[in-house]
Amino acid sequence: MPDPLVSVTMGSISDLDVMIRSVRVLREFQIPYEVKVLSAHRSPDRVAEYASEASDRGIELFIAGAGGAAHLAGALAAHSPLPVIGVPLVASALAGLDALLATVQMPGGVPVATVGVGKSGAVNAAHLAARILALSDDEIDHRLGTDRARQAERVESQTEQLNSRLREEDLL
Ligand code: RP5
Repeated sequence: MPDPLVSVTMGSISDLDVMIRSVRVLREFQIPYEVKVLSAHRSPDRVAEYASEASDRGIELFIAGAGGAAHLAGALAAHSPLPVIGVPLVASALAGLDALLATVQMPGGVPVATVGVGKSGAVNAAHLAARILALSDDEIDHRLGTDRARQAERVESQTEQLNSRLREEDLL
């Protein structure tokens, strides 16, 4: 297995059911990754150590998912110059709005690229990581192109399904 390029982190193992979607996309695009549980609040020293050593180990960017008072992505950004993609997760009575605001509202100069809340956010975090890596990697760029073509084909086939359903009811 080649050295990891992308670090996928999450605040708790309870985030895995959603964050596994990031991992699946990275695997699909054959992007080497590592996966860790790190908590901005429960293991802050470890977060600082991990973030500050990551670029020396060849990591090129972070994906960080957390719910509630979601400070993991921001803490990684504070301790590393690498790009950080934050995934706000649903983990409290506030249904992800808390995590969205905590992740997205970073102070100027310490960016976290924040994707949508939950499952689609986890998928898009890995797609965004792939797009960033594709700027300097032709193979990932090619795989992304193939994926985009597949998505377009899926939409086309849905139009065909739609038309045949409408024909069945004599609506077309
Ligand atoms: C956050 O608190 C984690 O990212 C998780 O989404 C949430 C709840 O964590 P657990 O109490 O389930 O470990 O830090």
